[in-house]
Amino acid sequence: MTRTPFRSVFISDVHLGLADCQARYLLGFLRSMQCERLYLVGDIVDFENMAARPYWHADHSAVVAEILAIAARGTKVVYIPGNHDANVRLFAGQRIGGVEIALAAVHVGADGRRYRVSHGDEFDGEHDAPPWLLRLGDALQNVVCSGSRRVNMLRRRFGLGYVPLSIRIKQAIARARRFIEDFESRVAEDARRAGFDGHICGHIHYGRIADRDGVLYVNDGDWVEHCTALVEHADGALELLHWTGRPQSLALNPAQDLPPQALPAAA
Ligand SMILES: [Mn+2]
Repeated sequence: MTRTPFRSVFISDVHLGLADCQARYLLGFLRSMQCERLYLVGDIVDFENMAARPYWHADHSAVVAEILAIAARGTKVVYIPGNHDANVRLFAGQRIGGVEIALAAVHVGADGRRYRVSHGDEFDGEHDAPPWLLRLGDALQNVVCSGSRRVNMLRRRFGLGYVPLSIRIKQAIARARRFIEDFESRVAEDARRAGFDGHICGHIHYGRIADRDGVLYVNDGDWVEHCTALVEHADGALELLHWTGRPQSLALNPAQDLPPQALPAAA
């Protein structure tokens, strides 16, 4: 089988140890590609959930084995822990099983662009998003729909007016949008202040490549719901892939035309 070559691959929010982890799909993706650098951008193992509801599956072991095999084949693998695997931060600076553990990293693209890479939980606002807010799409609608009936039943009982379902859905979606928008702004502003061309993160389970006034906000998504990975092509172009057994492009940010002297020396 020929593997699709990428310069770099970024994945996060895998949540091994959580029943909803899409480990099968991730295995398919990992086995379909080869890359020079693999960044694990946090929440790879969900120790937080495992402490509360112990769970593990053979596929989760297979993902760990595959990552170690990728490292053994010579790919530079960098593991940047997130909030659900925060205990791994204790090992920052160490190399375990060929995997470098770091709190954050600087990635220099093939086109010379410099990105800060971190999980992103350091950009949480004062108010954490309620967990259901992180699960957009159908899940959101289901929660709102089934909740709406009960809520309206209660409201009737207390003599309050009926709130139409459509308004409740719109309010929930507006809240989710605002949460994502605020998070992206904080990340992009921080990258701008620190002089980076962009920031690559995960955490909010919403894959995206967005140019925010010349600074790239990049989120590699998750493997609980969306099954997305961020890949860097040989020329430095970044692409967000949706994996459903074969890659499907969600977004593409072309490489930047920089004068040749700006190109970094080959690592
Ligand atoms: Mn997280």
